[in-house]
Amino acid sequence: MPSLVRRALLMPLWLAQVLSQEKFFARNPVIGSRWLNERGLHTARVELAHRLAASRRRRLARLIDAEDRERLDRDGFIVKRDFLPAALFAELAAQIRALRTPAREMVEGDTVTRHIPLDPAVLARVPAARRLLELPEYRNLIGYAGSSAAVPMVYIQTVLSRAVDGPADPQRDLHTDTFHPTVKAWLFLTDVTPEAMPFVYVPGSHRLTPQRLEWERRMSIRASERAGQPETQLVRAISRDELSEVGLPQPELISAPANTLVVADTFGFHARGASAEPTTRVEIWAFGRRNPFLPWTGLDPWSVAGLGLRKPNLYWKSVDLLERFGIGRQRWRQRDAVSAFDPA
Ligand SMILES: O=C(O)CCC(=O)C(=O)O
Ligand SMILES: [Fe+2]
Repeated sequence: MPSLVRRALLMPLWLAQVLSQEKFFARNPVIGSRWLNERGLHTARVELAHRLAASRRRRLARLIDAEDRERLDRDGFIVKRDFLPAALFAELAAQIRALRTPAREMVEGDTVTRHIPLDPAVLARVPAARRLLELPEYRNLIGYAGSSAAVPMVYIQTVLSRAVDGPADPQRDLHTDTFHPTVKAWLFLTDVTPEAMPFVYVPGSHRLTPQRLEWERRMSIRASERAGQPETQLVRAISRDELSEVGLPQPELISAPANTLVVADTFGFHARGASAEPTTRVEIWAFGRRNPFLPWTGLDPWSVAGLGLRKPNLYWKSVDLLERFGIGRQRWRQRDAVSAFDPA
């Protein structure tokens, strides 16, 4: 199709995406327009999304402990040791160790990430995970940090560092995930030591200060210059020197024994820590992201009839289909019958 016709046909979609969670500059010539970003398009999206997130959070605030709320507001993350009652955690770990099931794997640099979604079939075999998902404290911490009551996607995640030949894992660079408050949560099933892939977070970097907004503006212009090229995580990376220019402290390493829950707003700068040796980290990993311009906290169509539990598989299948038609690339490759604890 001549590119002018293609552009005219896609323009309504590109415009609509301005008020969505679309974050890629390279994939949308409106969001990735240097001219528009110099005139404040990106920063306007950042500011509006943050304003709406703050008002949604105010409504979710009563659902969590005052102390937890203060921590999340201050640091952008929270660490809860011994999160599950010991007996429930032991059951969860044993059920996951006994589980062999189809999974998906993705290679990034020298690191392999394996995902086993907590879908109805897996939950039938890992009933302790269903009890975790139903825990109000788990749901509400994730909801507050992500400023949304929508159901997150939850997986058994295995991260195998230095498992294949390749450049360094790009997740090791400090970065922000997107332009608005968003949540990821890790319930460690293995012990995480400071030398073996700790979670790294810059305390307080989830706040939208004037310096951060200025960083966002510069980043968006830099990223727009690269529009058309494949976009990587690196677009949203920040160097340690830049951190102090933006008025932020140096990052903190978060290591903790199994059964620790970490919940973080990954608009804040974070990374995966280095590992001295090849390491396997296994965790229950939740990821919540939704259109940040919605004024309400609930009204989530995925919450109906457990539909949200099927979201990861539906997502993968739709990308498989796009790849079959030659309009996408599936990074998540199918594996039959693996355990979360298997090597790469
Ligand atoms: O695995 C980690 O510790 C962090 C990786 C990361 O940056 C992310 O999941 O957004
Ligand atoms: Fe990240």
